[in-house]
Amino acid sequence: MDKLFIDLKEAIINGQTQTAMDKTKLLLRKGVGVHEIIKKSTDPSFKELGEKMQKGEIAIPDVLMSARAMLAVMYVLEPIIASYKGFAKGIIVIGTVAGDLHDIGKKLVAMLLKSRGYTVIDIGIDVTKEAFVEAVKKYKPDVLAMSSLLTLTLVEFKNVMEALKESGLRSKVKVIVGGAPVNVKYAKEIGADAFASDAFEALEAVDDLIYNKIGKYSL
Ligand code: B12
Repeated sequence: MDKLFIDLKEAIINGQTQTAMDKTKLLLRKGVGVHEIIKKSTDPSFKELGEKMQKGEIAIPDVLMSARAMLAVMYVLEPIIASYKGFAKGIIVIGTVAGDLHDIGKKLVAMLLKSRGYTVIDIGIDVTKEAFVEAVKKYKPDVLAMSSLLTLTLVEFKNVMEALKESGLRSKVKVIVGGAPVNVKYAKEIGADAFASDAFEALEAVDDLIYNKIGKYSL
């Protein structure tokens, strides 16, 4: 059985979607629970990928393949997870700010959050402050996640924060920001609740925000 957990972990890391799905189904058929699969295969694969990514040992397209394999595993687990009371981890609305068309990093963050059990509503790229506010009203997310890859569009974070305040929604939603030019100082300055520099950190940070933990990514 232990080998099956390792096989699944390796399949995710190597981005082998079909193998990952097959191994997951096999584990379920053997009576293994979802939490055990996540604990022994999915989580360790995230951890290992995060370490490889930080050391620059893995290229982004490979990470995207791994993320896709992880999503496929979650697709198999989804109906079972849905039947678990209290397992739904929370709702995240994510978007790239107005003027910015970069979406690879945002998609990666969204995919990893989804594969960790979050409901993620991706509202796309070039999202205006009005559209962010509308999305918060409509979906009532636990966390609003904003991405900006351009220095020029960083100011949009501030604009959205002000728009949230003006519409009385700021206290109802936690805000996390990220993207290559973003740093802790700027995130603090605009009054965000958390900042994370990559998709793996984002997972930890969002967990902290939702479970009201003052983790290392909280501001
Ligand atoms: C691919 C790319 C493009 C593609 C985007 C395709 C797409 N579908 O996204 C295209 C060709 C369209 C493009 C266009 C432009 N680009 Co460009 N682009 C890049 C490039 C090479 C890679 C970005 C990327 O996808 N990285 C991979 C992902 C996985 O990493 P990431 O985005 O950083 O995301 C990670 C973290 O930042 C974080 N993260 C991201 N979002 C979020 C959100 C949250 C909430 C959290 C917690 C974390 C988080 O987690 C992610 C995963 O770990 C970068 C250079 C670089 N190395 O970053 C330039 C870069 C971002 N681009 C740049 C520029 C200048 C432009 C253009 C203005 C070029 C031009 N003259 O037209 C246009 C702007 C268009 C626009 N209005 O947006 C500059 C920006 C400089 C700056 N600081 O302002 C860069 C840095 C290149 C450079 N060195 O000059 N670009």
